[in-house]
Amino acid sequence: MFQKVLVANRGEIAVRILRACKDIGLQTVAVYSDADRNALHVRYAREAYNIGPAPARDSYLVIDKIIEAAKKSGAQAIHPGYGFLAERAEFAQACKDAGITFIGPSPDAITKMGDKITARGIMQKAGVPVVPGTDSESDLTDEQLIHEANNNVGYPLLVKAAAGGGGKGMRAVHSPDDIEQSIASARAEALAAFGDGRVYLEKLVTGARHIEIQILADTFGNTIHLGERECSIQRRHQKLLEECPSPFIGTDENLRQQMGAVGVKAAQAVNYVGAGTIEFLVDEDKNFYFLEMNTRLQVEHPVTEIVTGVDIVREQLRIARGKRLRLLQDDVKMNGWAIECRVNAEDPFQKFMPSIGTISSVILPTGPGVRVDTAVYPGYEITPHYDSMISKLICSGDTRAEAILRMRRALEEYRILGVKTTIPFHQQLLDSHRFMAGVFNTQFVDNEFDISTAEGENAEIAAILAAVIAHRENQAAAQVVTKNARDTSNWKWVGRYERIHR
Ligand code: MV4
Repeated sequence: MFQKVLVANRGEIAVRILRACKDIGLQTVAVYSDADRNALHVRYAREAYNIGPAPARDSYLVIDKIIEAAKKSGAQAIHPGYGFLAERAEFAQACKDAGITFIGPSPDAITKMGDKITARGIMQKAGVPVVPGTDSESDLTDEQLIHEANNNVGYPLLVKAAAGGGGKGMRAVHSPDDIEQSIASARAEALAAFGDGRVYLEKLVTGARHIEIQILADTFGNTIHLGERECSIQRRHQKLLEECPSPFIGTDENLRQQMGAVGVKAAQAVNYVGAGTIEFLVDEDKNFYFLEMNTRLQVEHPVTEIVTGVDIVREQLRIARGKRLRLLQDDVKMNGWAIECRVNAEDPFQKFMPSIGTISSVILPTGPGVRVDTAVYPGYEITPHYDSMISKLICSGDTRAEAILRMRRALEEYRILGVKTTIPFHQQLLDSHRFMAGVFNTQFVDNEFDISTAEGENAEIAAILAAVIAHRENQAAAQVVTKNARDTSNWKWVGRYERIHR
């Protein structure tokens, strides 16, 4: 059983994993590029190994150097964090070959879920609902795809890349006139991005939400879910805010239980071990469909940790050490509400353009119900080499209204000098009626939310949320807000806040 863990990542997630290691008495090793010499993860780990010069984006992808650092340091296990290394089967395999424990699923599970056509086939066989589309597990020719589109799938449909994810190599097609061209351009884009031009077809589901199920599985055959996360607040496939539970599922325990059970079934279909996430598309009628599985820890895992009280990274470590899950399905209880805002170095008033520079000064919010996962410090440089996340701000409370109020307070406390951030976006989003009512889907930010015209009557809205909390009996009042506000047909006819009181 390993005593020393190498964390093959940087930034807030490296720090998060180092903390989990220390919390159970494991020794820690960091790796870093020249650009990261002064980084927090390097200072927090007991030892650190330089693995190459800047520009460093790819230096963490150099498998050999990481294995070498593990051997030199005597680390018997490697945690990949999230990012590309975490879902590269070659890396999991290279660890295995070197006699090092990869803290994650088997290379086989990564490979199967990484190929969306294969995953779709496995899910269909396992009885997990997928969006109607092409059934064949094999690679269809253009002619076969066009035939399927016109005769079996129907329009509107989506052409999707087998190697896809994050919207790359995806084309919506609304008429048979466009199918040939759309297949060609999806293939070309997928080939350029992934070196794999295989595509498949699915019926287009409109107005859907993105809701995902957190899975934990040990090596003794115990697989459980930790409920759902709502991830529909995103812009161009970049998540901006996540919450647990989902306001759409709300008090529908039956739907929650059903989606959780299907999530468990999906993970079991590939003999999954470790922490993973099943992504679902959920339509307005509450039909849900398997989208893909993320075979790694996710950025938004903290909201689940807060609501379930389970330290997901600690469970990952325990599972990899050959221990049993500390809780079974009946022990999982969801308490309260948590929301995560991704604070990025981007200018929300300039189409979220990256904001490069040095964070000269930073004051992080704290206090009851506030958690900040970050690796920044005064003097931290935001470069184009790494992603633009500054921190994850996670706020929680007994109800959604309380979590929102706390988030408003924390965003106000937050001070960053030197770069533009997405904080103003989050403030306006939290003030919007649609967000407060919990009535939004994956199109909301891209198509219906405009930061430059968003109204922000902070004081009034805060007072209303406070009133909701004051009047609530357990969660009842907050649920009434959500329930009544879901009917948006008469929004033009009532006063802005009237509908919240009704
Ligand atoms: C879909 C869909 C509608 N219908 N599939 C986008 C990324 C990829 N992971 C799957 N995606 C979608 N697949 C069908 N059949 C809509 C999306 C989608 C989406 C999904 C999750 C989160 C945000 C999204 C934004 C736009 C489109």
